[in-house]
Amino acid sequence: RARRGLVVFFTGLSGSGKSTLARGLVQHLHEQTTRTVTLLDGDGVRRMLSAGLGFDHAGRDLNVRRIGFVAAEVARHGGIAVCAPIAPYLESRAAVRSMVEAVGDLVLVHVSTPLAECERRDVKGLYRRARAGLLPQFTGISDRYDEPPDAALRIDTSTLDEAACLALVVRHLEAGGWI
Ligand code: GGZ
Repeated sequence: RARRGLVVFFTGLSGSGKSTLARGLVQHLHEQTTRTVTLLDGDGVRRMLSAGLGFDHAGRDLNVRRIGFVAAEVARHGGIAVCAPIAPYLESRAAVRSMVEAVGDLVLVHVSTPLAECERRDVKGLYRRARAGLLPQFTGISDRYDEPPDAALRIDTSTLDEAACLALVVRHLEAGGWI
């Protein structure tokens, strides 16, 4: 019997650890399951699927809805989609949830690493530029991030190492019977 499709959707600030967790989860799924897995990471999506979209409210909302649409198509056919955009707005995430839940299951994971820690890491120097006023509408500094009240899991990567964070996700998926 074909399993129900699944979308694992990571949301959180820039530098919170979404991409690392998403890549780790995809690798785990490839190694430990026979299910087909599609990764829709922030960077890759913005290069192709959402090329040309900006970071204003409309651009982000459409970006996140496009990711949700593709993820729902994957789920419709019984696959697993792993998504990792910032997805800062409640209303965009609600749209994703309704698209996905029409055809499969959604596991929303809030990567809740505090802003201060993301800013301390500042892997790409974006927070420094945002603080200097050079990046308008930067999430957490000059644009909003709506905390998700409906996350199945909340993971703060400043309190646990990468393997432990990944184990939380994997255990949740195992407990729910998805893998
Ligand atoms: C937030 C921005 C911005 C602004 C460019 N605000 O750490 P990164 O670099 O690699 O991840 C961020 C990425 C966010 O793209 P998403 O498609 O995930 O965002 S959204 O879901 O809101 O559509 C960051 C970079 O793009 N970046 N400008 N103003 N992050």
